[in-house]
Amino acid sequence: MQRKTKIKPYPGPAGGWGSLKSVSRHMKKQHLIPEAMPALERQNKPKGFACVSCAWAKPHPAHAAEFCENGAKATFWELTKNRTPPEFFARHSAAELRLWPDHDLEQEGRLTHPMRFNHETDRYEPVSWDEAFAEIGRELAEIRARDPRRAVFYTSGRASLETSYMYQLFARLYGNNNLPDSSNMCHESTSVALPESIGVPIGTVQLEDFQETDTIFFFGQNVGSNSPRMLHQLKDARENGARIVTFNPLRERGLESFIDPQDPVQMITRDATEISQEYHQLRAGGDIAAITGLSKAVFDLDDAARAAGAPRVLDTEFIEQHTHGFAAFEAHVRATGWDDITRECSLTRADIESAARIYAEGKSVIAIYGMGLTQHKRGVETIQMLVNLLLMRGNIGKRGAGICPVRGHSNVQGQRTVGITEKPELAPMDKLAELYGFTPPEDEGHTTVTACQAIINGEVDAFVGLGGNFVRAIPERELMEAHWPRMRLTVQIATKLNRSHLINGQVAYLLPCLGRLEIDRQASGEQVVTIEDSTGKFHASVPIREPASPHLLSEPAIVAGIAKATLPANPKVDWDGWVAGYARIRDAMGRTWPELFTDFNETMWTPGGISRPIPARERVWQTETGKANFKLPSALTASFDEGHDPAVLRLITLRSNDQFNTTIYGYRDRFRGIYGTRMVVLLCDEDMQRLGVEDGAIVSMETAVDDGVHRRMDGFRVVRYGIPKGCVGAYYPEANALIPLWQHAEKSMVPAAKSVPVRIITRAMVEAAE
Ligand SMILES: Nc1nc2c(c(=O)[nH]1)N[C@H]1C(S)=C(S)[C@@H](COP(=O)(O)OP(=O)(O)OC[C@H]3O[C@@H](n4cnc5c(=O)[nH]c(N)nc54)[C@H](O)[C@@H]3O)O[C@H]1N2
Ligand SMILES: Nc1nc2c(c(=O)[nH]1)N[C@H]1C(S)=C(S)[C@@H](COP(=O)(O)OP(=O)(O)OC[C@H]3O[C@@H](n4cnc5c(=O)[nH]c(N)nc54)[C@H](O)[C@@H]3O)O[C@H]1N2
Ligand SMILES: [Mo]
Repeated sequence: MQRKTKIKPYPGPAGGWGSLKSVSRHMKKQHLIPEAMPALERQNKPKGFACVSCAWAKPHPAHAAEFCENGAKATFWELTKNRTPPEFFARHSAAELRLWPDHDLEQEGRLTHPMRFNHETDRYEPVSWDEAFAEIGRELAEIRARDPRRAVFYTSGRASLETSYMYQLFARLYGNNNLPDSSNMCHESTSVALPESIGVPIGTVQLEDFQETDTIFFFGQNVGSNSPRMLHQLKDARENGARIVTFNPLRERGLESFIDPQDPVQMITRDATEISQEYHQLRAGGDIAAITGLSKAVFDLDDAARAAGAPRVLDTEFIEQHTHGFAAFEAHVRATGWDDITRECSLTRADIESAARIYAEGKSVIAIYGMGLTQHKRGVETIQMLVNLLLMRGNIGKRGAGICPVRGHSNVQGQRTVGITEKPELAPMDKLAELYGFTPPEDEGHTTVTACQAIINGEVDAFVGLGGNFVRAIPERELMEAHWPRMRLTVQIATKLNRSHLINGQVAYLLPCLGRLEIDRQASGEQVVTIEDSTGKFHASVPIREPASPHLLSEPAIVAGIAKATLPANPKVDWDGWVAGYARIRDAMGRTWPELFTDFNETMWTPGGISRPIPARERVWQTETGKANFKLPSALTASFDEGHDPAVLRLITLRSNDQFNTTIYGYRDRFRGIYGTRMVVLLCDEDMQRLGVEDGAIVSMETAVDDGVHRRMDGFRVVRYGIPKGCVGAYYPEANALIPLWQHAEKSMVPAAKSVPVRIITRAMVEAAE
């Protein structure tokens, strides 16, 4: 399909009429007019379904429409009338489909039949579930007999708590902890940083805190596109007089202004709510420096207050009673010079001091962050710096204050809660051993990055993907696609066709499952599932639609089918009983974690969700020191040191407003004014002049590392954009081929997707070189 490329800045706010228009466009695109609206009414409501888009909290009482533009797109994308049946696969070979863009593959619609890949015809062919399970089980059992560590069990963050519980148990009964999940590319930096700092792996902020906060600091999270329902809380906070300060290299629309589509007055008057009062466009990877600067300015304010005999700016009582490591932190910050700080973050001292005054005036401050902090070499340390800043004024464990990581996938946090982790020490191994009568594996399992390395090294024989689009989401695309087919077995459990299904092991299956919105009938009747939102609340999710095809199985049924065919029978693991009624899986979860899931079959219906304990919220610090810890960063930059070559730029990989991860809904990044193409590179005026490139020119990008691998991509259209000097932007997943696998967060192994060192190659440069 020919699309017209258009670059035209968008003057409108987030939300507003633009968002209503977009919702209606996507409803039509999936041929859904009559049935879509009742579906949306049940989105994120008690007795309704939990949106399959982001993980943001589901308030009670809910808004009349508790969905956003992008949540609606996600719902329509799953409810689509389009189908990808066996006849489709008979018509198209894998070689042909590999040439299709991500958008076109998924736009074909829902998968309808279990399929087995035939390498001779280069096509998928339908197969029965029994045959599929039998062969997968046989293959997995053979690998297990040789070495159970040679199989990898990946999860994308959408599967329910019930499915995830079964899946982690299956991997451990199989004999490994190879349970990488999308979190390994996402908020794993949070899961490593926060336990060390404050003794919990999740955020401490709940929805009610937005009612009481007077100050919000936003770092590297694009609320307007990626968690738009949070705009309601931000708008409420603004109307209560709260101030918002943002640190982001790009001016993201949702962080600037918002019109609530549910507010008729605002819609008619078009009188948008201003979101950020201060907006600091720092350099990518500059957050450790910026937060060090903020802390330094807070010390200065405190010094001045002390000198004037005014009340202290530091919460000395809190620091004394509740924290550890303050003196070292203070010494470190005071010893760091302003020149180094401003050079690293490319903000001025005056800007930082202005933000610091707002911070110091705030009585209860919330700090919100996303991938702009987690996806860097020092992602973990950046988050810990942010916690340090909060601790200086006792902003954790206080109403209206706290740390708020915004999780990605709708149940990614919950999957970690029920044991999807490669780290054996984080799983309840003793309980699993006792309940299921086996010896759980003790070896550390694969993260996403180490799984990729092991696949490249030829150390993996089987990959099972419970959802997701692994090959597309990871770094190092070319090497990975080249090595992937050497695996003996690849199994993909999915709702829609994507590129990861077209690069296959010697034996390969594509197993279609029910989506969360689809009625799931089992022996005991219709089933519900549960998820955990970004604020640590568990919710039931009730399906609303007939399945896309009668041949689909639920995810629990598929996991059980594979497990039974692979493992010797174990009378203590009742796979069939669990599939017959998911309440029994929840009972098993309750036996495994009594503190979280006792009586879960009742509590899961709590409107607004049932809270899990968050001790740091009560100022109980489950850390090694028993206190909240000030942690020092090892350097002032969060990025890799790319040397001093001015031709090397930091590439930020970005999401558009028209995608969910590798799922591309369309080509309209309205807020950034980029339409009809995703192959763009955003550059600032100064860098364009310096490099001699013009707006609209087509350029290549090359990774600027010297490791023997040549990574280059062609065909990016230059877009003049308000991005800091030395930084460029391009879309994820298109640009992933440029990310070296070894450039990941040091402590969490999250790929460093927000500052990839690259060079821009123009035609003139190529000609000059020739
Ligand atoms: N509609 C929609 N919703 C989604 C998703 C989606 O793709 N589409 N994805 C889901 C998932 S899995 C996730 S993890 C979340 C992702 O949501 P976000 O956390 O918002 O992730 P990104 O859009 O990748 O980038 C976030 C922001 O970081 C900024 N940034 C980049 N580098 C830096 C830096 O060095 N410092 C600072 N301070 N900022 C920086 C970018 O300009 C961008 O605005 O959203 C979830 N929700
Ligand atoms: N360069 C760069 N790379 C990144 C990122 C970045 O910001 N920059 N972000 C990273 C992040 S934060 C994440 S979370 C990962 C995402 O990585 P993944 O989670 O692996 O990818 P998704 O695009 O979310 O997966 C989409 C596929 O999931 C399947 N699916 C959808 N719904 C269901 C369901 O209900 N059940 C099953 N079984 N399958 C389903 C569909 O087949 C769909 O094609 O990407 C990471 N990669
Ligand atoms: Mo994510």
